[in-house]
Amino acid sequence: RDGRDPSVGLATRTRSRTKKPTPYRVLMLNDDYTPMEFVVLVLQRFFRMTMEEATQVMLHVHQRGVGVCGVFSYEVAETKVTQVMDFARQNQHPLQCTLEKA
Ligand code: TYC
Repeated sequence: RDGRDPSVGLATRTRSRTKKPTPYRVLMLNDDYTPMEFVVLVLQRFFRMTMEEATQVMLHVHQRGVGVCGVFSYEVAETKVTQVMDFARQNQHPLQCTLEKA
């Protein structure tokens, strides 16, 4: 190994350089009409929270206006937002969900 071929030696790295995606927060927004139980159900169904976690996040959003459902890659975050909005619409609730760069 004389250092002239840049590919030689790279394979000996114990940690390869894996590019991590930019993280995005999925946010839940408060409104005056969506039932608390529905928000808890959404958090359990789409964000895999326990009833206790979901209740805590729902109450935070209810009191503060906005709360974090989770942090994901852009693709996953966008999918979650679409799933929540579709589910809320199907059930005729005005629940709003959005994403922002973490
Ligand atoms: N504010 C709603 C109510 O009083 C409950 C609610 C909580 C709605 C969180 C949306 O993201 C939300 N029924």
